[in-house]
Amino acid sequence: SAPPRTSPTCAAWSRPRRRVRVTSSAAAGDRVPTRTRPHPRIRIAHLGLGAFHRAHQAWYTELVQRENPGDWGIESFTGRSPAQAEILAAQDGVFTLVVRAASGDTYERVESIARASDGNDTARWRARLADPDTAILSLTITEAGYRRGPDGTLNLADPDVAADIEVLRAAVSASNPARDQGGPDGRRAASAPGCVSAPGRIVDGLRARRDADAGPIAILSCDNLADNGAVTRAVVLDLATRVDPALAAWIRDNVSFVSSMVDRITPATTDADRREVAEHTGLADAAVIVTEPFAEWIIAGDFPAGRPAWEQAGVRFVDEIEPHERRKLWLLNAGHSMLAYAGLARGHRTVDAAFADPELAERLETLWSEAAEVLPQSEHEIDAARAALRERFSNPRIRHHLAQIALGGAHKLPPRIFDVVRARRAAGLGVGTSAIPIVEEWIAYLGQADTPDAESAPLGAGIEAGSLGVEDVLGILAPDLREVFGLQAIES
Ligand code: CS2
Repeated sequence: SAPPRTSPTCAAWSRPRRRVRVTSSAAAGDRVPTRTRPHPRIRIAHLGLGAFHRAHQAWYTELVQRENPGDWGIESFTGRSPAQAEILAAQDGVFTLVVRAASGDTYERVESIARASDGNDTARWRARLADPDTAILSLTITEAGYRRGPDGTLNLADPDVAADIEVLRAAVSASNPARDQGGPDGRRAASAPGCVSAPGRIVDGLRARRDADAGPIAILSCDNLADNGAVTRAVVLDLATRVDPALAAWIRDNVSFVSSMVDRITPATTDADRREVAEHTGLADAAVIVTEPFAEWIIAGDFPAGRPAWEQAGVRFVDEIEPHERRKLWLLNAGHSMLAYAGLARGHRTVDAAFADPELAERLETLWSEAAEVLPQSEHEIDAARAALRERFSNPRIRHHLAQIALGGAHKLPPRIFDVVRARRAAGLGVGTSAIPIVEEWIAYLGQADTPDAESAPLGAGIEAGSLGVEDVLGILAPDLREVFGLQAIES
């Protein structure tokens, strides 16, 4: 098969890279992927061992390690799916990345994950964060994983957050010998379970780091949220303040919250993908990940304990992240959400099928034009991004399911859709024609879905089941827009 086309934003693609050996004779895999280099020293902790992490941060770090082996290994912890750790650990963290271009597939061995661990293993998690070698904690925990309420602050009504506050209070008192030495509370706390929510786990890990005097660290958010570093900082500091104000002060002095814009379309792996890898490489790889050729990563912030030379792999370091993340959220992600809700309603199943529907393609261009009017980037940059997206969305071999994108709408619509409306209002422009239909289609989708959207449940009763009207949903998720949406609905 032909190599993937070069993406202008990913310098790494223009350099020759080592690939998995392809054995044409093997009909089915009979050996697992193995390392070609010694285990790298672990310098990065990651939370959220999903497909996106492996196609993106792990792959970028892999490219750096190929040039400079030995350093910047990742210990990746599962967030919600502990089974992933077992599957990957059985292969010593090594897996095959299928890079799926419209013209064919290439296979890459990724061995930057030095260790795959169960996020529920509290002792391991604490030990990793308390290790002075650990310089970075990176996150792919999804938009919902930050546990923010409708007003954007830590959601205290979320039962997991409430439970974590108790767990953390117990851990703090257990780790404070001056207060609780040998006392019955301390013993109970030592055997207490760990946190469930990501903010809880992060605060718990930072507490262990502070107690071990392991020094400063960077927390690097890789989720699709505007200013994700500031979002992380806000929820972490809020939680830490509630359990131990001195810990919050330590975090302010020692933790750098780094923002990043991440991009690579990574659909869920299927059995057919695993079979294909077995046939083409002879590997029985249970941890195959499939992704597109395009990749982009832009980072803003400080790394007080150092970082990999990711720029060697095409990563851009900038002072201002906002224009880049808005471009990505308002064009790619907003487009995805529109295609998901409108596409599912029209009987489509994948992004390329929805994009091939002329009516939806036209709506997508309108959505992009309405966002472009308020995007803080040059016309040239916006046009280039739109052209790339047309090509990426029409890749028929990626088979990116709309149902996968449709999940978590209550967390996805605010940064993708509502922020555009706010920017348009601030610029003195009308709401535009794109936003309201998407909200309506999302609500209709929720009402017809087999199961309520569990991620939306903590935000407000009724959202998750689609039983509320547009006005009610806006009243919860974007009260400032209720009136402008209402006016627009009357005008149109
Ligand atoms: C998608 C994203 O599922 C979704 O909501 O819009 O996962 C998207 O594929 C990535 O952000 C692409 O970088």
